[in-house]
Amino acid sequence: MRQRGVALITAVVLVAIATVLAARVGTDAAIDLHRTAGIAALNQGWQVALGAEAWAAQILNEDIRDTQVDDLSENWARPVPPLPIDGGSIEGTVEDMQGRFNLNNLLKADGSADEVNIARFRRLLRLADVDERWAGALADWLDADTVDTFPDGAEDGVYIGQSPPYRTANGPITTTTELLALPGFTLEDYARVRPHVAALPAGSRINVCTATPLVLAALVEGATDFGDAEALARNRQEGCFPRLEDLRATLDQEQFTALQTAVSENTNWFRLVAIVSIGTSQLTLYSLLERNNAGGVRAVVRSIGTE
Ligand SMILES: [Ca+2]
Ligand SMILES: [Ca+2]
Repeated sequence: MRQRGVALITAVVLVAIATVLAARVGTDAAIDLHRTAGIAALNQGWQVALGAEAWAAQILNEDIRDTQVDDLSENWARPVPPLPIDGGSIEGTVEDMQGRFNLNNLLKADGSADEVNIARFRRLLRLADVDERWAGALADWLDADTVDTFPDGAEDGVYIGQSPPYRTANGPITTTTELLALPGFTLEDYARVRPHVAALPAGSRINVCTATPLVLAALVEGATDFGDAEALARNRQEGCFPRLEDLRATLDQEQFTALQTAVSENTNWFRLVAIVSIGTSQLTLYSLLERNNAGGVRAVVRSIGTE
């Protein structure tokens, strides 16, 4: 009688273990299948995104043969609506990164503070409704030394006091998201300045044909007003607006001479944003593209998911 009881309990336990194992194997198999499908979709998406990048490079290469000017009426500036691909779709845009303020331009080529560009960035922050003291803090973040040399500056002393502690970059930035490393610079601040800033090699000029209204207005104190986003878009349907000549007409000679080395009507730095959707997976590729003056295009930085 006792032996039969033990046998029964053993049988019950074995069935329970078998059930758990079966359920586990079934779940693992489902997860594996899902994971494999996800990896396959991402691999395929990556290849498609690289294809889009090659296509963008070709359009930019063809563009340079047509005109010397780069403006928003040109082929590269037209967004590509969602196009069907195997199992999904792809869409993309090419942006002119020289229509934005290059944060690395807060320093001159010799590494010292560029006061004119710091003043421009202060104006840009003010126009974007963000505290202008971040201009000084960012200049300290970029410059090689660890001495607070700017009004509103901040060096290691401030960052080591953070939790967790970290140090200043003390070098050029490669992504505008580094603004978020400044203690107190919020996501709301970032959302306000994000469309107007870029992280390019220092020395790049601002293309007035594509510059955002805030970037244009920040160029010279109180002297340039070419309208809001709507007015600019209307005036840019046919080509470059404003032309450098328009700026010359608006400014006095001294102001224009000071501005001349900071602006252009053409661009070397673009960014492709390609969004690939396959099944339930989505991949966004950000490719920073450099076009040289002969029309050659190369991807300098690629990132997935975040810019
Ligand atoms: Ca062009
Ligand atoms: Ca520094």
